[in-house]
Amino acid sequence: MLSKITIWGRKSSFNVQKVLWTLDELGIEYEHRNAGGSFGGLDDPQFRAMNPHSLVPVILDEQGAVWESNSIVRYLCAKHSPGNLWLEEPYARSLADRWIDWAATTLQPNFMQIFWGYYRTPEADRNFRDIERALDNCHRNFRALDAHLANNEYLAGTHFTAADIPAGTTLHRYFGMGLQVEQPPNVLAWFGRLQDRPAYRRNILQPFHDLYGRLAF
Ligand SMILES: N[C@@H](CCC(=O)N[C@@H](CS)C(=O)NCC(=O)O)C(=O)O
Repeated sequence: MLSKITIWGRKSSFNVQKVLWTLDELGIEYEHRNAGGSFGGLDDPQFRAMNPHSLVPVILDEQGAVWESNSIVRYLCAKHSPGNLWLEEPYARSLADRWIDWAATTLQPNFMQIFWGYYRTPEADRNFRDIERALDNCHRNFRALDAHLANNEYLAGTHFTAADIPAGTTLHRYFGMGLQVEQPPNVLAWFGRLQDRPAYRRNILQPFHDLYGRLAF
């Protein structure tokens, strides 16, 4: 029997963590089902019927299934927190949307290249030229974010919204990988504000050293 919302996805997945953080921010009761990686299950016909791409995270509520982590974050916030985590006035919403899209198309791919290319790849197999390039890109991305945060407490303005979730999820692993990365002060202050949130601590500030040098999930 399904509870009100069910989420599928192994908790070591960055994209699953975004959704778990969101559910907790919204105070939504959910059932978590491990899937993906060593848990498998993504090619089961029932799972494929929910997400034709066979990837986690996926959620299912009384209306149906939703896949793509940032779409899930948007959907949950729009449905359960209109006017707060989800900004409704179109321009205000665009202030949030741009950071969610930027995280998906720019920051996360650059960060992932480092996380996989450096942290998860066994030392002997690392391609340092690719890692350096991705690190330069991340530094540029975080400098731009830092400039924005010089005048804004949160990404869409004065309070925490859905906009903070996708980019905010990168910070713990990015600054905790053991690489010499730039330490932009406004980004670190924002990271500190996120760490004050119990839902962030519970879902994002999780140890990840067991993933070091290991390409398998
Ligand atoms: N763009 C998708 C990416 C989903 C994705 O790549 N999921 C990974 C985990 S982060 C996955 O399902 N990998 C296969 C597995 O874990 O077995 C999203 O944001 O939801």
